[in-house]
Amino acid sequence: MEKQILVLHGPNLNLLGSREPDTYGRMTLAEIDRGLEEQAAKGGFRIQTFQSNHEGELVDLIQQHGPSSAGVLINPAAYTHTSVALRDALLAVAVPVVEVHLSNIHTREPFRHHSYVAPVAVGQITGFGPDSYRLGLSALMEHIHHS
Ligand code: CA2
Repeated sequence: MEKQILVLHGPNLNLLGSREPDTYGRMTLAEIDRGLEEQAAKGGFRIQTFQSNHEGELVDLIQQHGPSSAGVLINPAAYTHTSVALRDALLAVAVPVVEVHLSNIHTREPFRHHSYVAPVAVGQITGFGPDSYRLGLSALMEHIHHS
């Protein structure tokens, strides 16, 4: 049976493609998800994608779908920099996590330089626009294959 990867997008990412194109690009979230779905299928995985503007809902989704997944690809958006709850949920689910960001969080405002998620992730890909998701999924699939 195909293995599943859980893809999570944090707050405000539903606005992708409609505002702040200079920072976040012109692709919509639906377009990003479609690309990930095709990429995952080629690698022998299926994906389940969710976007939420609510911290507790993201925790619920990790608890609900994490245990049946082989890995989690997550752009925690602003919760990257604030959420111990999200980090604890990812740690508790005990499957490999890859953190991705469209923008390079390390070249932006100092408050974006710290990630609560990074220490519980296999790795972080940041700054490649929508390609961050593609690179992140590729890294996660490789990691799962080899572990
Ligand atoms: O670069 C990223 O992917 C971020 O995770 C995006 C977050 C930001 O808080 C992180 O520091 C870095 C913000 C997502 C907001 O998304 C929007 C998309 C279009 C228009 C407005 C906001």
